[in-house]
Amino acid sequence: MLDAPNSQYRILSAATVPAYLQTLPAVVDRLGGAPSDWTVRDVADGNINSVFLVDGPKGGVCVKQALPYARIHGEGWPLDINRAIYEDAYMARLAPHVGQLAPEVYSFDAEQFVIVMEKLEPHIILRRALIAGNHYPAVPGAVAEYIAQASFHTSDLAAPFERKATDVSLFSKNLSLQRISADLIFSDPYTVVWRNKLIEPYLTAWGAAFRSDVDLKSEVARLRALYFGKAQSLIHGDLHSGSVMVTAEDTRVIDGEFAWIGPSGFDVGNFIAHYIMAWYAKDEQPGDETEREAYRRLIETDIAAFWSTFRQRFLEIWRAEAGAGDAYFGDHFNDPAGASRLESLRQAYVDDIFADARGFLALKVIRRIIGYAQIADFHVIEGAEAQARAKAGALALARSLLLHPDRYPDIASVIAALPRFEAVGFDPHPSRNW
Ligand code: SR1
Ligand code: MG
Repeated sequence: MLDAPNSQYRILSAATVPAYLQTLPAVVDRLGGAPSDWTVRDVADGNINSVFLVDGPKGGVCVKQALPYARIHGEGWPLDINRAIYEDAYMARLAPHVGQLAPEVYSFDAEQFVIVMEKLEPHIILRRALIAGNHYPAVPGAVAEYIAQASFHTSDLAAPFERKATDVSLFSKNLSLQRISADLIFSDPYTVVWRNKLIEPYLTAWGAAFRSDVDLKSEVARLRALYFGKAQSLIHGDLHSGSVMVTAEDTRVIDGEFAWIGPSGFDVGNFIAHYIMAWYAKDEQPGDETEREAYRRLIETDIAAFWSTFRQRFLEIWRAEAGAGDAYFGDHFNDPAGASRLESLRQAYVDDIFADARGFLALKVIRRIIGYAQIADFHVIEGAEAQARAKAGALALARSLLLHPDRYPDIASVIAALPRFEAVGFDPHPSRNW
C-alpha cells in the first residue's frame, strides 16, 4: 500500500461518496433529499483519477478525486494528489473567460483532493463520438474559442506582468504532472523504456527509426525546451479528444490538471493531433467503408474549422481588448503607422502559435503510438497488424512535420498531406525524402 498523502485523505468509492458529500452543505442542497436518496455511478474513464456521477431528487453533480497512483497502472505508479489543487486553480483562473465552455465548480476539498463540479449529462467524450462516427460540427469552433480566450487572457497581451507572475508562481509548482509530460511526451518515444508500447513486430522499425534520427531528436529537444521555457500563457496541458465532452448543442473542456504556463501552441497542436489520429484510425476501424471515408472528410473540415476559428477569434479578442497587458504596449502603436504595424505583429504572433502547434502536434501523435498512454481510436481496430498500419501512417506524417516544417506553412497543407502517408506501411524508409 502507498503511504496516505495526509492522515485525513481517504480514497472514495461509490459506497462512501454519499457520506462524504453529506459534509458539503452546498452540494447537499444541489442534490436535494438525503444521502439514502442519492445514486452514485463510477464513471472513471481517464488514466489517473476517480470520477463519480451522483444524482439526487433535485439535481446531480460530478465528483472527481485525485488518486495517489495512476488508475490505469495501479499502485505501482505513485502520483502526487496535489494536482487537484492546480486543476481547481486552472478552472477558477479561466472561468471568467471561457464561461460555459467548462463545467462549473461547486466545491474543492484540499484535504480529500476532491473537486465537485457540474454533472455533464447527456454529454459524451468527444473521442467516443469520433470512434462511433457521430459528428458534432460545433465542437471545433467551441474548443477554438476556449483556447483563444485562455491563450489571450492569461498571456502578456492581456495580463499585467504582475498578474502573469502570480500565475507562473502558482502553476510552476504543478511539477509532478509536468514530470509525466516530460517523460511520456518528450523522452520515452525516442528511447527504450519499459513504459513504451510499440506494436511488435510491425512497428519495430518505426521505433528504431525515431530512436536513431538525430535530426528528428534535435527538433524534439527544441520543442521540449520550448515547452519548459516559453511561458506564454496558461495552457491546459492535456487537451485531447478525451478532455472534451459534447452534445449537439454544448461543448465543455474538462480535466485541466496538467495546467502549466507554457507555449500557447501546445493545446492547439494537441487538439489537432487527436483529430489527425482519428483520421488515420478511421481507415481500419470497424464499419461501413463508405461511411468511414465520408467521416474522414468531416474530420478534415473540423481540423480546418478549428484552426481558422482559433486564428480569427484570437485576433478579434486582441483587437478588441488591446492595451491591458504589458506586451505590445498600446501607447506605442497609437498613430496610423503604429496601428498598421501592430496588425502585422498580431498576425506574426498567431503565425508563431501555428508553428509551435505544428511541432507539438507531431510529438503528441508519436507519444500516443509509441509511448505509454495510448488511445482507444486505435485500440478499437481489430488485429495488431491493422492497428499498426493505421498508426504507421500517423507516425510518417509526424516525422515529416518535424523534419520538414517548411512544407507545412498552413493548416491546409497539413490536411492535404494526410492521404500521402496513409499507405506508408511498416518500413520507415529513412532515406526517403518524406
Ligand atoms: C500515467 S498516464 C498519464 C497520461 O494520462 C493523461 O491522460 C495524460 O495524457 C498523461 O500523459
Ligand atoms: Mg487528462
